Amino acid sequence: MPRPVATIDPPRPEVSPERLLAELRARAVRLGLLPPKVTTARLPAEIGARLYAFLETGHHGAMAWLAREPERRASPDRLWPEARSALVTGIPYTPPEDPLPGLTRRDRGYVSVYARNRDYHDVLKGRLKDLAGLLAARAGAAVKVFVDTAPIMEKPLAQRAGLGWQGKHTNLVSRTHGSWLFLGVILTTLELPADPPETDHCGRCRRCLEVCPTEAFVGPYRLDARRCISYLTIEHSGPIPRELRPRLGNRIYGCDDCLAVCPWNKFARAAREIAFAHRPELVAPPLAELARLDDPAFRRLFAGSPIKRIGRDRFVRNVLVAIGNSGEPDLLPVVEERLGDASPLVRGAAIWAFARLAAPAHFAAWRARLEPAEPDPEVREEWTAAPDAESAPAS
Ligand code: B12
Ligand code: SF4
Ligand code: SF4
Repeated sequence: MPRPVATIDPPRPEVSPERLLAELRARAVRLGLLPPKVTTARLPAEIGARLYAFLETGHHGAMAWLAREPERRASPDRLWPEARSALVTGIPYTPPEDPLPGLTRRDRGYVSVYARNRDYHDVLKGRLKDLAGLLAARAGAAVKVFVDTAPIMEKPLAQRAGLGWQGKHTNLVSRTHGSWLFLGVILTTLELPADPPETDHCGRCRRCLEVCPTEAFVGPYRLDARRCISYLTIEHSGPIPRELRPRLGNRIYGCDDCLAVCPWNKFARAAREIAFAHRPELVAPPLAELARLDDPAFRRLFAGSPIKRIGRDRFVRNVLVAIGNSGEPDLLPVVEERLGDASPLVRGAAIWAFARLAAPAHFAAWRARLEPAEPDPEVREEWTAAPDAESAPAS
């Protein structure tokens, strides 16, 4: 069964839809949300067909949960047959300045803008419940609240409700908030008047497609998630594919490139939401410090942050790939410390970084010492493959 964040059952009906929507929009604004827009709880068959095509080509990679019950994900009324309307809202998280210059700081990590403070799921969830509570109380309708918690296609719903359009980078772009927007959905049994859908304003622009460092777009509006740095650094649990490692640069959690270059961002004002104000220690954090995090220190640093979800080992794996790309021999001591890490995932990434930074003789000496005692076949494979890696770090 899908698990909505909250289910609230109806008490008493007594208000016109127009009046109710005006009240809901006013409350949303007080909560720091965009005024919700409305669409039917049914998505057209072509959206489902595109989802099936995405899954059939394997573009979802190891996100098996995306492939589970795709027919229910294809339209909200398959998930909840009584649902009649969807209210779609969002919170802008526009950074105060262009974040991309942070990609050039070789001894520092780049944390994607969305993860520089609180987890948006937690921030949105409470406010959506508040809004849904008002709807249930005033209209006597049943409601369910969703923020990535159930098989719902939030972007196509948002486009149909008129909040923005799905840009060629596949995310929702708003004429007023650009690409920096989180989405949240309330489904209800109440029939509400639908807003007009938004149309595509990408025109001939291809900036997002061209900037992608891993060439993850197979075409406009079509992403192969397996190549996306957001997937590789967050969702992917094993070693990052060798051929893509140099392309990660210093991105250690998520990626913003395709969002940041969107020309529609110029109409967006910096986010006022305090929960998304950047924590200074997460803007350009020193890679050496991050590579030394043990589990308790990782949990302390990332309490309340979405980064906590991926766990210390996966995070330090990402940091070591960034160190391998740094071209900074000063970082060699910290890599050497991780060659003996308890986690095979971390040891494997450390070997790759070591091969990229160490002189051949230095590398050979450590390999002779550590490889024969290595119990994990995947890590042994890293020792074998490492000398063949490109010797020049990515610029
Ligand atoms: C799975 C997922 C991912 C995966 C896959 C992303 C993807 N594009 O599918 C990964 C891990 C890569 C990811 C990354 C990111 N994600 Co994400 N992700 C999701 C999630 C959970 C599901 C998305 C989904 O259903 N994908 C399946 C594909 C098939 O659906 P789709 O993307 O809508 O694909 C459509 C297009 O391909 C289109 N299409 C295909 N062919 C054609 C042809 C034409 C002509 C047209 C017009 C359209 C078209 O049709 C498909 C169906 O509509 C949603 C939350 C949710 N429940 O919706 C968040 C969500 C999309 N993610 C979000 C964010 C913020 C991100 C990142 C920016 C995070 C970061 N900084 O690292 C990146 C952006 C990467 C990118 N370019 O997409 C936000 C986006 C907000 C917005 N403004 O749209 C969402 C909505 C979460 C939220 N509640 O706010 N994410
Ligand atoms: S988030 Fe980064 S890697 Fe993923 S599609 Fe966008 S530019 Fe490419
Ligand atoms: S960068 Fe250009 S093509 Fe990409 S979403 Fe923005 S307007 Fe559309």
